[in-house]
Amino acid sequence: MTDQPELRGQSAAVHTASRAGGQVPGHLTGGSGSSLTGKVMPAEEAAAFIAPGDHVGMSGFTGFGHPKAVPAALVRRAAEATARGDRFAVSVWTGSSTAPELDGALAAVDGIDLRMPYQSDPVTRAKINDGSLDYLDVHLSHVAQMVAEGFFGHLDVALVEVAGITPDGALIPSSSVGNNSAWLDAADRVILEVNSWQLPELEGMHDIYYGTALPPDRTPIPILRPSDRIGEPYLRCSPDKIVAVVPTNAPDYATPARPMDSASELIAGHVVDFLTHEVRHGRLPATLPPLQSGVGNVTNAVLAGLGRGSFPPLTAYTEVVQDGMLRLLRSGAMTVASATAFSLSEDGLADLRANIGGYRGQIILRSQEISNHPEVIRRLGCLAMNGMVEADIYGNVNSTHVMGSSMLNGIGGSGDFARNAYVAMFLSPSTVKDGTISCIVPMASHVDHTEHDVHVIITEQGVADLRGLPPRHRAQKIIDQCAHPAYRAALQDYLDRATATAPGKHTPHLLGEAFAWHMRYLQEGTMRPA
Ligand code: 0RQ
Repeated sequence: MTDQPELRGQSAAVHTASRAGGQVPGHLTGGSGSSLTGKVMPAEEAAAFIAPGDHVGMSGFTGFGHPKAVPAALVRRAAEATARGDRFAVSVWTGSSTAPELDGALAAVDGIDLRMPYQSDPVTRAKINDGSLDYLDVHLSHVAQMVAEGFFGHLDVALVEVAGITPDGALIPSSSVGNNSAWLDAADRVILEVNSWQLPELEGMHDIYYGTALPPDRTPIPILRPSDRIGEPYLRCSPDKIVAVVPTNAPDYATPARPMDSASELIAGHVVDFLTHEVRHGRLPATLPPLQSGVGNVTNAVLAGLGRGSFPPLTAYTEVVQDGMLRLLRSGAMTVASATAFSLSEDGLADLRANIGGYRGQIILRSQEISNHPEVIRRLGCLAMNGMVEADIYGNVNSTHVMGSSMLNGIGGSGDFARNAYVAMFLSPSTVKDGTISCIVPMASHVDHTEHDVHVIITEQGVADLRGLPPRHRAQKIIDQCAHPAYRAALQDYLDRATATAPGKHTPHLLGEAFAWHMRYLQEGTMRPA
């Protein structure tokens, strides 16, 4: 890096003020930054570089590091278009979910044609499920390679929040990395939001790896431990592609905290007991392999339990750093966490901002194709803990759909981790909606994780370790250990009748007409073919 002045941190707010005063900001003079000086502009002007129908690769992962100003300008454009009987919509590609001000607001004004690779917004979800918004639900580690391969079409614009720009034009990543390097590489035009709300201490926390390639030029990803740094702390972007630099000063979106419920506490206790048992029997090393944990109360409770147990020092090779992980890092029970983003409540965010000086030596933020890379997850032997919608008695897991046809959120990184983990655990209460829906079902209405990728199912009722068990034994174990008592007899009845009557005894099911319509002999009562 040169010793030129840089655009970053609090200085970006000064830019806004000087812009408003009609002056050219002085921070971008010198080095490569000089070419950006004339590109500083308000969000409305920057949004004009985005045309209807464009594919826009936006930063953002679980409410952290998303662009805050230009999407609001797009919302206004979409609303104005609707008011005059026209339509303004773009395809929104991101790292993962974003925030209500982006996903929700843009979907509400019909400003999104197609969304990928993950969302968790109620307005977007409603549009997906009423058929007015197309959605591509993609493994998060696959996105960058699929963009490079061109499966999604051409990327017109990258709209990326950064924490700053160094004098020689390197971009200081924000509070998430996600797919930003893929967007910056692939896009024709780049719009940068420089958010002065982001803390200067973010600089140096990131590890951006530029060594990935498409076959046949691939080489090993040289991460042997979660703490390994294999790249550089900055995002690269050709200054020629940057069409606009928008100063902002706006907070990330903290996930609303939910009160801890008793089911989460019970599930967490079962996870800790299970891992303790595995260590005792020599199936896991005493110093646990790196943890991957999804977000939510259950995993926060699990992390708290692990911190109190006999496992430290823990490490994490995961997708997001959540509240529970920050607490472990601060107490010293966890030494390092590798992720692609933060995902925090208000309290977690306050903790991060107050103590970032300490955390910056313990947290590494990587591109999501690396944080979720199958090769690395398999090598490190990650212990994967993810939520689910439902599991069937044979261990197939549905993470995404309600009643087989309505999208909830998406597969996210759960497949990246579950398919490659040393132990793939799925955690869920045994029932939802006040006990009116069982999360253990005879046959999953949609399968994201097949019986081959699901090692252990844990509900508040108990643990079903499915490893090494053939299907009917798995079914019995899941019914006995994981199903809610109110549903156990009905599930047992299903298994018993299926075992008695199904033509195949390997994975017996009672399959109705829908599953037999393609077999003409069943419809017509003719002879079954030999
Ligand atoms: O509905 O909002 O109307 O109450 O689904 O469920 O209770 O918020 O559960 O936050 O643990 O999420 C699978 C969604 C679980 C999540 C899922 C209803 C339920 C509620 C949401 P309401 P909760 P959680 C890497 C991993 C895929 C992505 C992933 C998810 C709503 O874990 O999105 O794993 N996973 N990424 O009532 C009908 C059922 C239901 C059901 C739940 N069986 N039938 N509705 N719901 N089960 C992530 C990282 O590493 C960050």
